[in-house]
Amino acid sequence: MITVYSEDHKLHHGRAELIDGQLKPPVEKPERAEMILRSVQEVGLGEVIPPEDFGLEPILRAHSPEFVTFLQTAYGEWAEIFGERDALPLNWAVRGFTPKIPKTVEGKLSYYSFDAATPITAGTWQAATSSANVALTGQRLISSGEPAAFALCRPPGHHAAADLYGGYCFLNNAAIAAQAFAEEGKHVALLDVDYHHGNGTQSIFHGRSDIFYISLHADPAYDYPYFSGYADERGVGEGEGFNLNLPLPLGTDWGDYKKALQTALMRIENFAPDVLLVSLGVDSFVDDPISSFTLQAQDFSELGARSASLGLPTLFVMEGGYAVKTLGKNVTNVLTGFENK
Ligand code: Q9C
Ligand code: ZN
Repeated sequence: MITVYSEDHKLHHGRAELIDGQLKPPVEKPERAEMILRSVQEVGLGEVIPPEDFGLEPILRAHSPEFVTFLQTAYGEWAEIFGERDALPLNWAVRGFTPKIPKTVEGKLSYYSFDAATPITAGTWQAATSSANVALTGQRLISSGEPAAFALCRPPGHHAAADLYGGYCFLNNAAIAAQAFAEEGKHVALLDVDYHHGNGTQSIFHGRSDIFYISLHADPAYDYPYFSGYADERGVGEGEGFNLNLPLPLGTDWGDYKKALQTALMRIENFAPDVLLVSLGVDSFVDDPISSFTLQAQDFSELGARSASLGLPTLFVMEGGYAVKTLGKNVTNVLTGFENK
């Protein structure tokens, strides 16, 4: 399986956060992608290639032009006023507020974000666009006949909506790639196995019947992103029935996880898609610092093998996973589990 990777991810970093009552260094950090790349090389998964540059056009088919311009210009405008430091929002248009687009960069940070965990740094735009190009290069590989490909994206993407960033995500790499498949007339099953619900991906395709979004994740009543991911979110209009959320209790183990996975795979089989896109988060791992599920390293091999049983051309797009010591192994276990099926 070919891996697509760009060094540009190193231009972006996350922010410190509270973990178990202690302020810890960022969990979303460059080391993540480096560990995954190292494991890809160690297990001899296959060739590692750089992304092609697809420009803004495919990005603008998943995101609004105003949002894309904002991401491109935010840091420069912020640094002009506040100096060279990471840009963060401090308030949001919640219940009762007027959701008009403010004129200042500070106001726009509030308008286009939905959390305070996601800094815009000097290199964020470059890193985020390269990450989208990594996913699009993977998409091209599949469309030109590769049976599988791994887009080693960083920053991740599944929390980013058409005009919202958050959850460590800026551009929705998986959605941008899925949309590129859709433009070739393909039906796409987008299976999201990241621990967190992919609110951004769900919202981008909520009214669509050609892209079926299926997600296994922690119950939003108990974990991030809290306001998206319930089982009764099933799609709207044409898209009704083409969104499947399978929220799972905190502490879910492989035994219960794989039952939900079988439900997801059955539903995908009935949908009969042309391609499978896996939003691959491995933050369901037992030692993940921000998550509660208890999947073990070998469970990821089985997850890969089970997704291979669909027999579909498959694009893996990297999302979350923060237990850096075993992150590489967990990811390549999915990929080799898929290959060896
Ligand atoms: N105490 C992805 O996995 N905050 N994003 C969590 C935990 C944000 C996760 C707080 C988590 C975002 C791509
Ligand atoms: Zn996650």
